[in-house]
Amino acid sequence: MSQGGPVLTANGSLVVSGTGALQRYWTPSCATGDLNCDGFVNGTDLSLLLAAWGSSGPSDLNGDGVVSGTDLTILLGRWG
Ligand SMILES: [Ca+2]
Ligand SMILES: [Ca+2]
Repeated sequence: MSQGGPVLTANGSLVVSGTGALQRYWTPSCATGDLNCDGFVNGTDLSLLLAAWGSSGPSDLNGDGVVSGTDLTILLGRWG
């Protein structure tokens, strides 16, 4: 464990060690449409979006409170 400054770990979390306290911060580095944060917008993300169809949550890409065709359009526009 290093002392002092924050450390970005391999799994993408930022570890900040202080005086006996250890805090972890998730970095919101996932691209729009990359629902599972693997660096690609592909069928896996499409499956996640379809599974959440009609509900809210991270698959609600435009933030209108429901996963719908608008979000599907956004995802497909980021495909690849
Ligand atoms: Ca993905
Ligand atoms: Ca939406």
